Amino acid sequence: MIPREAVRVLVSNWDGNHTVPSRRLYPHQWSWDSAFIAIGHSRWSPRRGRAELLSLLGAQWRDGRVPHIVFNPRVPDGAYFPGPDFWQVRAPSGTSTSGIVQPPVHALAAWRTHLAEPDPAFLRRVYPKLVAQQEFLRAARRSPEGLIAIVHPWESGMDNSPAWDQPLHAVHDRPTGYVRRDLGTVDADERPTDRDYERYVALARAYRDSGYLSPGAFQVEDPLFNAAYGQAEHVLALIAAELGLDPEPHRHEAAAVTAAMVEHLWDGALFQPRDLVAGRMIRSDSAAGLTPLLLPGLPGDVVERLISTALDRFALKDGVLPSFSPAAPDFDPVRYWRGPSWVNLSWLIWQGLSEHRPELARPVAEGIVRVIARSGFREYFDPFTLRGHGCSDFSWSAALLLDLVAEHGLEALTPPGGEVAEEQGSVTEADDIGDQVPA
Ligand code: 9WN
Repeated sequence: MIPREAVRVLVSNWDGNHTVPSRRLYPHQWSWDSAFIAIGHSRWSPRRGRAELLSLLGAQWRDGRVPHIVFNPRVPDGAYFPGPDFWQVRAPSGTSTSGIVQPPVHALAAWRTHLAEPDPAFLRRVYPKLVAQQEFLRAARRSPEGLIAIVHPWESGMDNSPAWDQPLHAVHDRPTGYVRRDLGTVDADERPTDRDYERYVALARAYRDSGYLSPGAFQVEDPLFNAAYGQAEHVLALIAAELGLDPEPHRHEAAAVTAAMVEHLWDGALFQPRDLVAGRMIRSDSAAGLTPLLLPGLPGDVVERLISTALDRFALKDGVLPSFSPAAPDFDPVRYWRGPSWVNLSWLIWQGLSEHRPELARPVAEGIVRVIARSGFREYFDPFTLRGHGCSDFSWSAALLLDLVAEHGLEALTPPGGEVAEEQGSVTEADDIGDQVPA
């Protein structure tokens, strides 16, 4: 049964106080992965979900930033590039981390973890950290439009999206003789090109050399990142109210960012990124443009138009959402973030549809179950053939599947004879969390 197999993946990727996205390709802790993974854990082991978030937030910097990678010192140097030697930085906890961030989906994860097993002590502990995470973004990244800027494609989480091709051209790349580790695990035609990798490395190096203070040649207002930021404020209002604190400032900020997104990123059919260096909107067909559905305060006419776009350009009715519109010339069904279907992106859109048009959410949940039943817990999937790509046993695919199955009672939809349909023996919450939960 798929849910049991999903728990097996999560258990085998557990590293004592966090879950690696993938044993071979991503052997450390990643920021937004941990949020999605915590949501899945909370469906079978809320304690593990809390541990996942607490270990990530334990590596928060003094300025409030939650780094996109927290390095595990027990993993050999060179297992991932760019590793600790490249980033050259330690969090106050003493842990090596990267110096960039990822979309702030952690408040939502904390809230969902709390709902699974109410724990006011956990909420009290994470609330100030989640507030500091948002404050960092306002202090360091707020643009004149009142939106949050990302300074690296890796900060979008959708690293290789065609939406970044144009702003990336402004980045001067110099081959510097590093060794890519990703190509040892995954086919080159499913990963970014060497040229793009050189630009990623050049950008990260320039930011590092500024002491992680000065944005460089890439500065973009991304709809997904801003939707996550706005939704985090909405969720922080819920958490504040639960803790007897004032929710109003959070509600106000959620409304302000929603209005700024409609004013500056809405093209009439889809939300688009804005290139702050060039001073213009980037016209693209990325499914990131659908994620503002996450915002409860999105005006009704915008919701309706966005849903039409999802139906026309992203085959919403079929349930298997591509990350980039198949109608666009730069669509690629197998190269990472340039078209394949990803479970986390589909889950975010599912979450937004559940908020605004619940009757359209269920087919998306069914689509996710269908691709996993067909191809296993792969990192991404060809949206037409449903073939799996990238790494196997990928944690957020397993975690979010557990969430959707629980939410919709979808177990009965598991197709007979699916490739992952074998029972693996029972795994229970007590299995191995032991005493590794942070105090
Ligand atoms: C760089 C871990 C991460 C995800 C990102 C995904 C990919 C890393 C990489 O893997 O990025 O951060 O090496 O390609 O794009 O969304 O968090 O799963």
